Parts: sequence; C-alpha cells; structure tokens
Amino acid sequence: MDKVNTDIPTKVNWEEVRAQFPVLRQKVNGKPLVYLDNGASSQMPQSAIDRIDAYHSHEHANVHRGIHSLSQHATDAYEATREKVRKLINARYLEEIIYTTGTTDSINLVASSYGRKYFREGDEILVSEMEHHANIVPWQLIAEQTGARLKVIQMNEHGELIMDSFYQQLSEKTKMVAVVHVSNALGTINPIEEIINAAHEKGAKVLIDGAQAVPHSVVDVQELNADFYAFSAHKMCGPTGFGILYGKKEILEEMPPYRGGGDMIDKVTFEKTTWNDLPFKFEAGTPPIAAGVGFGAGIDFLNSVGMDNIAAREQELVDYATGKLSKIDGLTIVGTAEHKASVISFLLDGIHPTDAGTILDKEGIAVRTGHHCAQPVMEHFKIPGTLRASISFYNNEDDIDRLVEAIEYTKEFFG
Ligand code: 7TS
Repeated sequence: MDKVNTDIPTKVNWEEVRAQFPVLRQKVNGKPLVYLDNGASSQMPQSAIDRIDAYHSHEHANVHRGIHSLSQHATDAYEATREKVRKLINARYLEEIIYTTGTTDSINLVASSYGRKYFREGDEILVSEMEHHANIVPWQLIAEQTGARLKVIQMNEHGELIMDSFYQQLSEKTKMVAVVHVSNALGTINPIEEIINAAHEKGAKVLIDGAQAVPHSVVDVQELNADFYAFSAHKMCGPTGFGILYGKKEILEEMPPYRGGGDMIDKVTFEKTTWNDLPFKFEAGTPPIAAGVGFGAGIDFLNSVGMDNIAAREQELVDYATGKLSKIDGLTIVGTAEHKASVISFLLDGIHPTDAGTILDKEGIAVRTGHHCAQPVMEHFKIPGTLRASISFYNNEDDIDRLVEAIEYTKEFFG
C-alpha cells in the first residue's frame, strides 16, 4: 500500500478509460448513472465482457479432463488467468494461487481446512472489530467445532485498530490472526506489515482479507509475507463467482482438502483416496470457467491502466470527495483514519441512511446503505448503518459533484 506512486502520469486519459465501461453510459431513473458502489462490486470493461462472450461463443468445454482440442483450449484459457494473478500479486509459485468463488469462499477454505487440522481447545483466533462478516463467521464456525476461542482487536473512534489491543491479546495461544487489509465499511488501511511480523514472532499464521485492497493498490504477497491472502474478481473489473486464495505453498501442502469431488483427487478407491497436487487439491468439481477467463481479461485491463496509476487517481478522487463532503452541513464522515482508501462512509443528521439512499437513487446515484456486512462496526459507533460512497478509478470529479448536489437535495427533501 505504501508503494503507491502519487505522481499521476499525464499519459493516462481517464475519460478514455471511463469510456471502456458500458454500464456507466446509461440513465437510471431518468438521470445519468453515477456509480459509487464499487466496494460492493466494480463494473467490467468492454474487453472483459467481450472475452466472456467469445469464450461462450467459441471456446466452451470442461477443463482439465478432455483430450479433445476444445477442452484443451478451454483449459489453457482458464489456466492463463492463474499466471496473471500470480504476477499481479507477485506470488512465488503458481501452485500458491487457488481458485475459489470469492473472498468469502477463500476464508471459509482456510478456516475449515487449516482450522480442522491445527486448532485445539484453548487456541485463540484473533480478528478485528472492523472485519466484514466473511472474516468473522467462518472463524466462529471452526471455533465452535474445535474449542478454539475468538478474540477481537478493538478500534478507536477514527476507525483505526488500537495496536495496544492487538499486542495485549497476541500470545503463544494465538494460532491465527485474520485481519482486513482495507475496511469496506470505513476505508481504513490497516498496518498489516506490522501485524504479520508480530504474529509470526509468536508462531501464529496470518490471513489477510484483501477484498478491498487488491483492486486499488499494488499488493506484493512476498513482501507482505502473509500466510494467506484472499480477494474477489468482481471487485476488480472481473465477473462474479470467482476469487482467489493465495497461500504459502508449504502451508497449503500440509492442509487437508476443503471439498471433495472431481479434479481434486489423484486416485480414488473405496479403501483410500489420494489427493491431486496443488492447486487442484482445493478445486473440486467443474469450476466457473467463463468467470476465470473473464477475470484474466479484467486483470489485463487493470495492468493496461497500471495499478500505480489507479491507486494515485483514486487517492485524488477520494481527497476531492472528502473535501467536498466535509463542507456539507449536517454530514458526518464515519471513519476518519489517517490512512484511508477509496471508501467514504457518512451520515446525514436526522435522516436514516436507507431513506437518504432512496432519494439518492432517484437522482441516479448508486451508493450503498446499511451495515455493509460489518455489523460490529456499526455497533462500535452505535449507529444503524451508513451511506457509503466507494470510488473507482473510472469515476470522475463530475460524479462527486453530482453526489454532493443530490445530498443537498436530499437534505431539502427531508426539510
Ligand atoms: N471482505 C471484505 C473486506 C469485503 O469488502 C467483502 C465484500 C468481502 C470480504 C466478501 O466478498 P465476497 O466477494 O466473497 O462477497 N464487500 C461488500 C461490500 O462492501 N458491499 O457488498 C459486498
């Protein structure tokens, strides 16, 4: 995250980049769409849409099992994405890139497989107060089954992790630290390098939920040295139904399969079944092939713009939006961490977030309202939910101005 180059090269024409996203050209409720719900799901560029279409039109067959040409071609197209992902996050080995259906699935895989093998009564799992439910509930489920205990790193009123709370709870009993890289509800960028190093010193493994980080910044898993890193394709110009679990090879090799079925086996007999090699040991059944191929095109698109450029442009837009929103009377930003990514959560005095969101929608503005699958965050701030604008590199200053106008209108509407 700190590898961001803040000098935006003039060579990126951001309006040309934006023009690659057909969804953004439409009207919603009679108004040109302003899409500021990128944290929930980002849009796909035409190239990724076309790639999926071409796959279905000319290349579709099942993967890893056919001698016929079409199946081999589908396998090559599907597997090409693995190398693109490896390169994107700078993993050392291709076998460390496990295909899943998304961040939720990736975390469930680790909790279930690693937890079943290694967690015992009295062991501790450390998560933070700002986790998405996907990085809480799988750990609760495995804790219940193994007798391990869940402990929680507290956060302060800015929505930053209290590092003392982390150090006080980290001990030799800690078997897993599972922390979000960038909070989807608050935008906080967490000091995960420090967390990873400290956890390793105590012998704990670390899983980082990178769902909101990989789409917006340069992530280098070797440099971070996390044991596991999870993210979703649909938040980074790819389709839904596809995601990644990065795991260190030596750890993944020792973990038992998560789900059983075709593709993940070496030899099956009724007496004993042996497992396929990594990464296939964790990839049972026919996978979402078209989604995997489309994600490859999404990554190509991100690379063509440049992750450094994306990070810098989004920072510019977030700074612009924060400046404008903080000037609105009666608007409070929730989550004021010193290091923040492209998420701005806010409240309007006397107006329920859902009511405000409904009026914004009528103005063509798509923001998310509610608890953002992070109920403990809302509990911390004693609020029912927030409005959340989550920004992508294909947004522009005009989108932010339209949001500001619509908020002013919403305030008038509710008197
Ligand atoms: N972790 C974080 C930090 C997330 O933001 C999300 C999705 C997930 C995990 C789960 O990802 P999935 O692809 O498996 O669903 N976040 C959001 C959001 O903020 N609004 O809708 C989904």
